Amino acid sequence: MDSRSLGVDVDAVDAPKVWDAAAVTHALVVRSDDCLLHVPAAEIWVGVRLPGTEVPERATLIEDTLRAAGHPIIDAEAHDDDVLLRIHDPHLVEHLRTVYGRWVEAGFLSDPGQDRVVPYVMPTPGMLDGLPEREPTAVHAAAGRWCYDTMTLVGPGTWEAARGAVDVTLTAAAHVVAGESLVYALVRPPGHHVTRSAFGGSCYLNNAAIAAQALRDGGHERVAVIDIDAHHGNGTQALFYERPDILYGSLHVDPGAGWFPHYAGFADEHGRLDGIGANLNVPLAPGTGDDRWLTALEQIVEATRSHGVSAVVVSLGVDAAADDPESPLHITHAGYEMGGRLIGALGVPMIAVQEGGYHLDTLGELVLVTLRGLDGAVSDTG
Ligand code: SP5
Ligand code: ZN
Repeated sequence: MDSRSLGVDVDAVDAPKVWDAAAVTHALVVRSDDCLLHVPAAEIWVGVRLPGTEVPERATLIEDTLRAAGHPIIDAEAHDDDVLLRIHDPHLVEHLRTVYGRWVEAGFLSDPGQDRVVPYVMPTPGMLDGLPEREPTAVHAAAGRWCYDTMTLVGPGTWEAARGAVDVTLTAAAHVVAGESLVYALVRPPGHHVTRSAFGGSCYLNNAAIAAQALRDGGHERVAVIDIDAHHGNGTQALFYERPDILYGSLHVDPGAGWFPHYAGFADEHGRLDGIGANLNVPLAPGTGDDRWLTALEQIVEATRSHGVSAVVVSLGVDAAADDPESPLHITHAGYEMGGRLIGALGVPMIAVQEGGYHLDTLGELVLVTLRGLDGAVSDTG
């Protein structure tokens, strides 16, 4: 790849080397069987029941690819709820833990014959018009109390998988705090669309935000979340919007061009109160390819460098890829590897947390080359 054709200043990044397996370091991978327990079954989109795209096979395909490439892989260790309950409203967590059981208990599996928890009333600010948000008695009403879309259904293993992903994330964070330079949290379901008290976008608990908080708790005074998923991570942004200690930077398909999450991810969202200046969105037009994507990423990497962070969380979605059915950004494998190198050149410890990516034939390779990029730069500087 000719880096000059990328149109970005990549002088600080070493050119890709001739592949030499013996010289390559392999990021530690953390995984869990629990993450396979969530089966979305469907996404209800404009009232139509479509097949779910965030399937368990995603995780097994990524794991198989990374194992074959020589990455060391370990199982997650159980962690308590401390960080989880500082990131999310305890009511949201309790809702996710119990709502499917309530749904079954209320008989919804046979009448009306719905095998997943699906919301039908969401208490929007306009509906309440200042009234308190009450806890509804009916489970079919509670289904919309903590959820903001109809695509993020709760089934029998959803809680176990989402909570397992938190254990994977916290295990990865512990290894980074203990001195690893790059650890990959192979999680699903993903997390970056979840705010303090609302889930959606195929996400239930915000793994990347939990990773960032764990790095803060581990002694890093300033950290950044760099979100390369094709969609804006509205949840992570919202969680840290008033905080100067956790920079959020994202490049994503322009929500103003009609893409999820539609209501957040615009360029004029800079943070609030103490958090002003610690939020950076670079929305990209449909049809954006490697050149403009890498230019945007370089802008975010520069902002991260200026912020003086000592550790980074990468929200590693690979759904910006050319073949992905969920975005129009057309990023190539070479683009992902170069993106990894740009971020890796920061030379700080990193946790890469899996987010989206739905093209099953290329998913594993895309994660592999991104990790290779992240790790290449880390090992070159250290
Ligand atoms: C983590 C992540 O990548 N979440 C993104 C979820 C966005 N899903 C948006 C789905 C929009 C409608 N898809 C159906 C299109 C039918 N042609
Ligand atoms: Zn996405």
